[in-house]
Amino acid sequence: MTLAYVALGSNLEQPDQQVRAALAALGHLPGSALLRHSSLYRTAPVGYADQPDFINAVAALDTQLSAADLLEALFAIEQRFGRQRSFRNAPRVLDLDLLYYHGMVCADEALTLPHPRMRDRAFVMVPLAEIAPGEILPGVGDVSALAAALSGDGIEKLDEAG
Ligand code: PH2
Ligand code: MG
Ligand code: MG
Repeated sequence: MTLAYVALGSNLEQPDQQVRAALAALGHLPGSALLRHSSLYRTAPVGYADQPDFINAVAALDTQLSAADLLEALFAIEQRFGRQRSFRNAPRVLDLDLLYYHGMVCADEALTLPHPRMRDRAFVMVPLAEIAPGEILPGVGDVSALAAALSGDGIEKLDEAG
């Protein structure tokens, strides 16, 4: 079994419901278990600003799937949730990004690991630090320290009812 971290994001069609439903879907992936997940966070859009706020979270999976098969399974969940691809950083019903797959470092056409932009994004690093405090990830660095440095960047933790 292999530890993987997956980032979840949504800013269309009741994003909090989308993220909660996607967490459940991750728990049903073949040969995989959802180990834990972060709180949900409301986050200001990064990259393309003229769109609604996002709901973001990060999940830890234990999986028998290869990185390539896991990536394909994540795309299949996005499709099932009605993801449309228009332009880069466009609003979306569901985005599932494979952040990290047990120490794997690669940069090929289909997959770059760890995720190339994760260390600069509060909406990834702050929820990740909630479920992996003190971890030093190869190719990323000290998760808690990076999250602390970014924590002011337009991100708000939602309460349980949120
Ligand atoms: N995803 C992006 C681009 N910008 N901003 C926020 N706040 N949350 C996201 O998930 C996000 C984003 C590209 O995937
Ligand atoms: Mg993304
Ligand atoms: Mg994506």
